[in-house]
Amino acid sequence: MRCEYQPSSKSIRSRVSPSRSLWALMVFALALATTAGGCAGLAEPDWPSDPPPDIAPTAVVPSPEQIAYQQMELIGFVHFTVNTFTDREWGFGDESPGIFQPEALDADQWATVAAEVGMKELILTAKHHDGFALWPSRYTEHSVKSSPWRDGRGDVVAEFTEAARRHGVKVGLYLSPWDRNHAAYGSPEYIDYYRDQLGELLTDYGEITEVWFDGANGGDGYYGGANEERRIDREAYYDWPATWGLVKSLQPRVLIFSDAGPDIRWTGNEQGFAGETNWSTIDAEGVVVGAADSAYLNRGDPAGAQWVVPLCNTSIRPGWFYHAEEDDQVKSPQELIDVYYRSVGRNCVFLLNVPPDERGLFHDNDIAVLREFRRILDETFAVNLAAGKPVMIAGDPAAATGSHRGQHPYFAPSNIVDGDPQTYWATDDGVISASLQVDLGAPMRFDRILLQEPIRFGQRIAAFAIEAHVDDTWQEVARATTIGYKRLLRIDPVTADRVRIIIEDSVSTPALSGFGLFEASASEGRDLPS
Ligand code: FUL
Repeated sequence: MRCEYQPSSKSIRSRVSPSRSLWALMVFALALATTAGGCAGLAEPDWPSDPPPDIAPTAVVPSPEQIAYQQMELIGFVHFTVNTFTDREWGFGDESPGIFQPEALDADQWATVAAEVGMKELILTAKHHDGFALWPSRYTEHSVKSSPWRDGRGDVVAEFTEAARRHGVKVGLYLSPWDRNHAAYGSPEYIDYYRDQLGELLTDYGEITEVWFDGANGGDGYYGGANEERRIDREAYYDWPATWGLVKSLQPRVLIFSDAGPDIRWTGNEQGFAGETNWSTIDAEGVVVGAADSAYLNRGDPAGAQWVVPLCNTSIRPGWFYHAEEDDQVKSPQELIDVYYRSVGRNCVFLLNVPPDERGLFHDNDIAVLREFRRILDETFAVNLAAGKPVMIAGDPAAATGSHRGQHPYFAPSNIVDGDPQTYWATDDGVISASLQVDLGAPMRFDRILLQEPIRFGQRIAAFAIEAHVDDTWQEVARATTIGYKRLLRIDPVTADRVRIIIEDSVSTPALSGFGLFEASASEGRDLPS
């Protein structure tokens, strides 16, 4: 029998992703093994039997569905309707259903491409502002059932939802609140109609992950032939709380997007850029859908009372709908990479629109760009130079007391580079600044930095800097504010053998679950702004 069994605390932690109870079980099992094996007298493990408690959650934390949504990182938008055939961005509402004839519509192609390039969800415009319903709604004739496509028996929403699910892609639906076709738009009767349509979409098409409520509202339109201007009271007309309540009653796990959430919020522009500072919390009560303060939505609010996941949306082309004359204006892969850093890299989910053409297919130019975009991302983030490297509390060891929660391995600094998003490093309560040092072992070149907070406990870090040890000198290479689910920083390439993360300010006990150093793919282009 061998009695020198003394696993290091790190070796236990690196093999499993321990929950607190699992941790206790491991310690108990180790004690049993030691005693039963007759090895009493061996040195006791030098860690306490039970870790101190997890960090206390902040006042506002995300729901499990919101965390899962944030983890999707990249999702797709599919803008498709009569506009695709009229070459317009906003249909007036008088379009004949007869023009809707996508000869080769293949939702499987959309879902195949989405899955291939890493889009975890697709959102279809079931009805845009023109009012044309892409499903055979019982409440209007202005739909696919009046179109020659599939002899009036087609249902784009059904084909879309089935294809997405076949490819493991989640399903979201956009139903425009503004309807320029409907005669009753502007009156209470239209609200009943709108909710009836929501009811169909949320009852007849299986599990829907997201419903998208656009803020564009009111103006001129066909309105059943009235051809006039109609304005609505943005604060009162839709009675959003009641509409959202209906949505949740039909699909309890669904997430609702609007300027004001309640689950996912707009970040205030259609370029897909989140603020350099981006909190996941806002005071949603003060946000009027369709008339929001876009700067507020762009940066969030650390004192906000609701957790509302920031969503960054943009289109792969200048327009949201397909226009042949934009075939040579598809964003380049490098432009999309830039949006990725300004969205996913700033605590946002990136919603990228890819509009099918008149055939009902994604255009080859768009597909080629998407594939290259994915290839560059995969190449850049393939190797984390910090993975598994030693991490310690930086600076004077005496001053570092409290910077490693309870000095317990459950909160070890090395958790940030163990590749496990569940494990995390944290300080003792009351300590809001700290420095960690990652020892790379040898000089390594990098120009991309990744940080992640364990957001199940809330968002905390408000200011931090990164220093690199280059030729025996420490130099600051990056400085930023918030982190949240994910922060990516672009810096000029440096070659360093050690790196410091200096947390300067935090609204509560700081914690990190992930850290990475990468060298950007040569295809990414290094002259982009940070
Ligand atoms: C806007 C709409 O007016 C555009 O047509 C598009 O749907 C975009 C996503 O939202 O508010």
